[in-house]
Amino acid sequence: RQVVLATHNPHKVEEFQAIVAATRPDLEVIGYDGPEPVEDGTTFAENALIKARAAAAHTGLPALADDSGICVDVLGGAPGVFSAYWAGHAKDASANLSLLLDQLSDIHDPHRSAQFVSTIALVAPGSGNAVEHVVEGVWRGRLAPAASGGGGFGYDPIFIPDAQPDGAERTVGEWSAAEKNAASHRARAFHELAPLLADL
Ligand code: ITT
Repeated sequence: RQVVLATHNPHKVEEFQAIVAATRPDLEVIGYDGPEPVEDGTTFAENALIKARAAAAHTGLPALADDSGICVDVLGGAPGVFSAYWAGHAKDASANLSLLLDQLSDIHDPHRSAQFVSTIALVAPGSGNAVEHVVEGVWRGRLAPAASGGGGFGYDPIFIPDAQPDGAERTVGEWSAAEKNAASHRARAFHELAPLLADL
């Protein structure tokens, strides 16, 4: 059974393919290269639904979309839905994380606590109304003082999860892909979604 993943971020495609293969090997996650809708929602859930609806309408296939970001406690949850564009319009990951570290260095916050959030929408077109579900996964941790590690993408080099595979204090940039895909916000959200995919 094919499911289209409504993203233009190749890292998300890789991660979804690994996560889905581990739990639902019967599902084939395929990429989406159709028109990109305007993501003008104010929440992860709204943006995930906008992307999934557009891909389901364009392909006629069940569509998944992930809207995600990093939410820093002392910043009241920012960057949140603005994570991809935090330092400007270019989706420049290293500029985004440098700006976030600069902002934290101006604030006294010994905890530097933060969380990654992944919200996944499933839109399955049917003969009547489309079936829609939205689920969320949260991964708690804190921000490192500086970037380290070349793995993952986005803010991974500055995020230190609370629960570490070997008890060391490593950023997700220093984790293997397999370690990340077993623990991440995206894996947690997919775990919530899995029972809802039973009928696909
Ligand atoms: P699509 O909208 O096409 O899916 P995108 O990357 O623009 O791609 P979002 O709008 O959901 O997706 O933005 C998510 C941003 O949040 C992403 O660009 C990263 O900066 C950050 N982010 C989300 N998940 C992450 C992860 O697992 N590791 C590091 N950063 C992550």
